[in-house]
Amino acid sequence: MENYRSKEIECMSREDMKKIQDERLVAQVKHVYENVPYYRDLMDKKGVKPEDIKSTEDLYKLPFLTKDDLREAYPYGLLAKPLADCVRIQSTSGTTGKRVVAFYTQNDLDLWEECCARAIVAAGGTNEDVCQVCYGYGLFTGGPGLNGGSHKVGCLTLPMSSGNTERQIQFMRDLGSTILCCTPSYAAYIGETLRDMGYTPDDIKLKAGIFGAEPWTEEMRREIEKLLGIKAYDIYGLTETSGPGVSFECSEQTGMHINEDHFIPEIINPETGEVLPEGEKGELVFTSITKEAFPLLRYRTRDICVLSRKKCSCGRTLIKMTKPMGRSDDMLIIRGVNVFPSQIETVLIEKGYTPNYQIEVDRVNNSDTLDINVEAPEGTDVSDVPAMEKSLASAIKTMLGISPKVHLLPPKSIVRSEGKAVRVIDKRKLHD
Ligand code: DLL
Repeated sequence: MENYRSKEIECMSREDMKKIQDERLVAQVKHVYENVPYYRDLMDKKGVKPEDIKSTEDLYKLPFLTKDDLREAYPYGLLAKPLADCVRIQSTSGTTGKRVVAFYTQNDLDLWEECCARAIVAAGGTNEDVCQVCYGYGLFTGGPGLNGGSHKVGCLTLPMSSGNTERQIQFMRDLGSTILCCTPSYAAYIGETLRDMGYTPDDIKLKAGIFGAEPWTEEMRREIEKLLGIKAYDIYGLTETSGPGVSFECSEQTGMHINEDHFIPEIINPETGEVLPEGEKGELVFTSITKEAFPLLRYRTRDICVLSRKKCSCGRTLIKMTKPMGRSDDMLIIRGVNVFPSQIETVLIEKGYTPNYQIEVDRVNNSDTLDINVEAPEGTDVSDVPAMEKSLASAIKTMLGISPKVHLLPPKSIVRSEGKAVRVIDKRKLHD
């Protein structure tokens, strides 16, 4: 038996869904053109008027939006509603310069939470469930999104946020949590801690987990399922499109259904911007057709994946996306935090180091590690090294929000490259 939150939408015929998308797209383009001068300028430059967009077939005529646009327009430049109509902001984990601030009206929050509710119901959630949300709460969208979705489903919601793992397990046991929402790496860590505390999956009542916000493999899925005795479902989203719930997995566990009544997906060639046919691998682009305050049109996610309309055994007709298979930029996701190497470089230069560095990311016991090798300035006294490493690590933590291990190496010891410098060594096997 498959569970639906809104069967009429989730199983709608393609024809009816397209009608909804066409109508909403036309209205959304008009809304954006009239209220967002930044995007109006982009449309004017491309010679496109709202009247030129009559259906989803015309989508390709619209200009793309990128993270650079968001940065340039920060903080209010892409806002499409008066601030007085907005009730919330959320933001990406990246700091200085890279921060994306998304705005929500009350209606935006309701629709976002509905999308998350669909994911919870698809994972078997009902008002009989106890849903433990261990995504971070605060500016990050994970906690607030799944929290709202859980309320909509009527689950007893445990707003735990992340951390304090033994306490998580105690609550899980005392209150009989049946659904767990967190990053896959934290789920694995909870599973290991459960085992280390001497418990087995029989000592908890969990039946399902809703895990996303970072790449994870099928191997990791199997491991988490075994450790916790659950079925593990994937969920995808990004701050720019509201947060989690843009797409979610069903019982088939072969890709995530996109909530197409809210987001129109396209796959493009990241080099040329050309739209690719269904089934081809490329960069995922979203147009949000229901958001009021922060409605991004043709937003380039930089996530590489494939879309498929192959019939799904769950009965949903919503198009499916594969797990993201990589990125078309250099963004890393470390312990759930979005990290750009350029942020680390900025700190190094500010602190008087040369930009010769190497970032090493690995995954040990299902938890990400971040090591940064940096060259010490000429003439550094060896006895100063520990203090210098500590101070640099703390400056990088302030920038990124996560703690690295910094290793100062002798000057000129990092191999110089004759081509593109290899700044990042990612030893994690995150993609199948
Ligand atoms: O990570 C929103 C989210 C929260 C999704 C909780 C799922 C669960 P950002 O911090 O803006 O938002 O990061 C967005 O994370 O472009 C992807 O590269 C990556 N990402 C998100 N979900 C997945 C997933 C949230 N299921 C960026 N698999 C996106 C792989 C994911 N990567």
